[in-house]
Amino acid sequence: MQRKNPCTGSATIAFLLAMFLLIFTLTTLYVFIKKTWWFPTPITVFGREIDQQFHRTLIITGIVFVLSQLGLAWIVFRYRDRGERAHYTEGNMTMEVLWTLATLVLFVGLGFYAERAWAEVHFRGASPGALQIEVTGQQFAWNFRYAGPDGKFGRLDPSLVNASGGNPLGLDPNDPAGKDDLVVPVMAVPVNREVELILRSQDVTHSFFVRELRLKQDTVPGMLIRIHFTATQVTPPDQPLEIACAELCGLGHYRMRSFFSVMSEADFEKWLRDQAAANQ
Ligand SMILES: [Cu+2]
Repeated sequence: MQRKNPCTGSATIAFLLAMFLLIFTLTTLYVFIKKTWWFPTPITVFGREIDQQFHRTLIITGIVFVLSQLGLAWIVFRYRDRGERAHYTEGNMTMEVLWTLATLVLFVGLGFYAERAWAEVHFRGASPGALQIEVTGQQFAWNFRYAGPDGKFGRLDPSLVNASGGNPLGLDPNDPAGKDDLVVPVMAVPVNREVELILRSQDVTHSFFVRELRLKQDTVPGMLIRIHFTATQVTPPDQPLEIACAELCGLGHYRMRSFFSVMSEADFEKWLRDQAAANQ
């Protein structure tokens, strides 16, 4: 005689798990649609392109996320424990091939879409008339050097580096090209003019990061790394943008930051003159 299985299973656990998945998915969806924690508005054309790419990726992966979580919730409830013997399944080869191919097409497709924006900053150099600013990271500060009226950066000599003595970059006083170089702890750029940053490091790897530019680039000892951007929006005088170090670079990493303003051309020229006068 066959013994009757005393266990008929329970819908409670399956129901709770399915509800959890449903609430979790809807909450995630709400946070993203409401943009509860979001980035500041970009101030460059490149930044807007990056955001478009981000949204494209987010929408595609968001649809996949919602469908797969809801599917999971449904399967958890539909195939709950009913006190029966579980069936063994080998899976479905066609489905495996299909979703692997779909993932491949999506990823490669998104990569092709993004290639232009990426190449614009990383492969194409700045145009010849761009304003050059040399950015030096060191534990735990940023310094910005402007070439001055002669448009030429003076020679640097590492043996002359003396931050407390007012020469944080080691400018060689005997090089005439360096006489008018301006070294300041904050950065300013003119609006609607291309700026080329030449990134250096004096000690370890740091990372130059400005959220509003959507730019993040490591500074590496022994290398000059160039990136460029054109800011299209003046920043309010009392609200400069934060430049953060985005690379864990030592004990003082948390306080390695500076600020950066976008000004009209006239304000920028005045700022340069004021800084030069203050540095005398
Ligand atoms: Cu750093």
